[in-house]
Amino acid sequence: MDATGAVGVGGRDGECHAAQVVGADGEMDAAAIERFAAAAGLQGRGLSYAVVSILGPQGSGKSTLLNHLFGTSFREMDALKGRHQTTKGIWIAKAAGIEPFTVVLDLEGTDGRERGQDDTAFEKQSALFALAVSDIVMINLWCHDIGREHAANRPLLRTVFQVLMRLFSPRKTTLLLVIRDKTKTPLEYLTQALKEDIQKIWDSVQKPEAYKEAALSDFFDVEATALSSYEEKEELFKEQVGQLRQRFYHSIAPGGLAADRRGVIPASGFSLSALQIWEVIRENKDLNLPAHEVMVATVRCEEIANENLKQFLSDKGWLDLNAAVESGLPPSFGMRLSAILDSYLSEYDMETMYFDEGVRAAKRQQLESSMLDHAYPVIERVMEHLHLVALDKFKGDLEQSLRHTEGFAESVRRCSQTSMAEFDAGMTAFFMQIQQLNMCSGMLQKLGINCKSIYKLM
Ligand SMILES: Nc1nc2c(ncn2[C@@H]2O[C@H](COP(=O)(O)OP(=O)(O)OP(=O)(O)O)[C@@H](O)[C@H]2O)c(=O)[nH]1
Ligand SMILES: [Mg+2]
Repeated sequence: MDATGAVGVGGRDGECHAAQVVGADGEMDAAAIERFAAAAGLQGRGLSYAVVSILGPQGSGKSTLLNHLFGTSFREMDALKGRHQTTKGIWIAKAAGIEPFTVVLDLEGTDGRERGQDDTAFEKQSALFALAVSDIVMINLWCHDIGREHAANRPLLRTVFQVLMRLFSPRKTTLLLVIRDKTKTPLEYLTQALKEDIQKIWDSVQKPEAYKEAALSDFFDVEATALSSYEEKEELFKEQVGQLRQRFYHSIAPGGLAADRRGVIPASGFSLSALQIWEVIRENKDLNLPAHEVMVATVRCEEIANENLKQFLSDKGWLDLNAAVESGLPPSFGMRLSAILDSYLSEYDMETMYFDEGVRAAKRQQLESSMLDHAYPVIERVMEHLHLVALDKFKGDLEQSLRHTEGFAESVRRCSQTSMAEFDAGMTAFFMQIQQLNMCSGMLQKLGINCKSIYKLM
């Protein structure tokens, strides 16, 4: 970072390279997003992350701005080689040195043409994607375009508002208007003119019945900032970018730039969510975000449950317990089994913490049930041992008591009582050990044992 607070071009503090996630052909590279999320350490962030994207005309300095603002290394146009389109598709990177974790998306520039109903145009698809996944969408605008009837930003803003209508129950997004090549006109005047412009565009966009009365502010928090020209006044540009960067620190905290966000997908579901959203957009379907959230929760909770089940089955403690049961009754069997099962359920609880409550509870039950299916034969072996021990004791006691001249019937009655008491004590000890697991009733049900009779023993 230089003296102005701006981070230099090219991700110099070496955090994570930019990766292309949507190619020029419009296909999303799922593996690339997953690699990015793993390499950058996104997965473990829970809800503590922000997503920022940028929309704007081709060649308007979007990638240059992102690189200075976030220390990323998106490809920029080479000023000496003339103007041509540089960013194709969608690229992703992690902002360097910003808390919370901030995902930055660099999007292909718009060409400024009106597109009418052609929703298949990449421009509309990428704008919809940006709105669906981002907490903050930056809109890059040329200062000299503000107030001009045929300026490039009008079709862009119209596109943003049109695609918004295809989001069923959209999340609230911060629209940060970034005015480039700022003139001497004060920011307040520029902002005022822009906001009026935006309001007009919003009013003119056709809205479905459900959104007829909706206000712009229902969907967006509109903010504006202006930057001097990077080409003409580089030092000033860097200073202003340094100030703008400050606004991205703690962006999701109360009062922050993205404080009003809703319906956040937990970070471990980000890759899956982005992929699904892109597919729906490419199929030209409407996006039902609440249903999407449940879908992501279902897939992720299931994956997490399966992973925990797999780890349980190869857990050393569990394998030792299995082996020990073959040759007798392992000490503290119930306690050890409880501890193992409990650790995987706790792990599942931790990893699914931020997903839909109903979904995670249902998948937890499935995990519990699958683990019990595996534990069941082992518990049966334990019960067999307890039976055998009780039977041996019964036989030994009976032989002894018959030697001591007791009547046969009386001996059998007394010996079976003490053996049964021992068996009961063994069972009670076992179930006491697993009781704190909260799985006791589920386990007993699987074993076909009537809970009441066991609790009577305890
Ligand atoms: N006038 C002006 N030019 C700039 C500014 N920032 C960058 N440029 C120049 O604009 C050209 C395009 O820069 P990029 O950052 O690649 O622009 P882009 O919007 O990402 O371009 P595409 O990805 O092709 O849409 C480069 O020659 C930059 O040097 C600026 O603030 N003002
Ligand atoms: Mg670019």
